Amino acid sequence: MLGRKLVIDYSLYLVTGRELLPPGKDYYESLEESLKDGHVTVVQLREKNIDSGEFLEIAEKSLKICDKYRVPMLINDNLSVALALPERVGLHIGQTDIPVQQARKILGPNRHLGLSVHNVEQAEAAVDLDIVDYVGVGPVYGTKSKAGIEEKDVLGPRGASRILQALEKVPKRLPCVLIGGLNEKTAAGTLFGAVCDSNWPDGIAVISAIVAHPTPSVPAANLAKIVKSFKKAF
Ligand code: 3NM
Repeated sequence: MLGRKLVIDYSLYLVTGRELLPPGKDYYESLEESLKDGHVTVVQLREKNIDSGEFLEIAEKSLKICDKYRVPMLINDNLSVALALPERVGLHIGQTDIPVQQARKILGPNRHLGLSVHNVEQAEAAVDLDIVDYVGVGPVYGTKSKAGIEEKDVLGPRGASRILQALEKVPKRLPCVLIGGLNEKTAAGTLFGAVCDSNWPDGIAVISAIVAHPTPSVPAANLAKIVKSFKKAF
């Protein structure tokens, strides 16, 4: 693994989704409310339907809010937007986005890079490449927040734990967050259900559980509490 600077606590990983905001809720207000109490530990900006210019504008404003609360920020799947921002802003890519080796080459060694994995083969490939800083493992449950997820794709906690098993086969283990259908009802059972041998999730990533809530600080606090009690158990 290369020596990268940013250290991220993955405990409660908020992925943005402006289309899921409650009617009339302002995106920046929602982001600020989500971060203000210090429960969200990292934010990924996910924008699928806008051009890079608009994405960069949103990212620059969002970065000011993230900086105010000292929360690291990552950009989903837009290399040019990530590169236009300071090096402390990372990139998260999926399996069908730019190939991960190419992304690392362009980003250089110091920018944080995350990758989504959906099965054991993809997890093993990520481990073998040794160029990403963490992986997102999902979908643990069905979700309407990401297009194209079908019932056959759903891992369940046991499926996620098989992926975690693949991730622990490195001298320096690859951090991972679980994603997909996680909320205040499902998070605790999912975290404990996904533990395998000596490896366990570093946190949970959510969109709708926080973004779609009229008072996002409430689910943020509750989800952080769940992750904290899970981590205390080990
Ligand atoms: N990636 P929610 S699932 C963005 O499996 C994303 O890689 C997934 O949204 C994956 O918390 C997902 O509302 C959507 O279910 C997560």
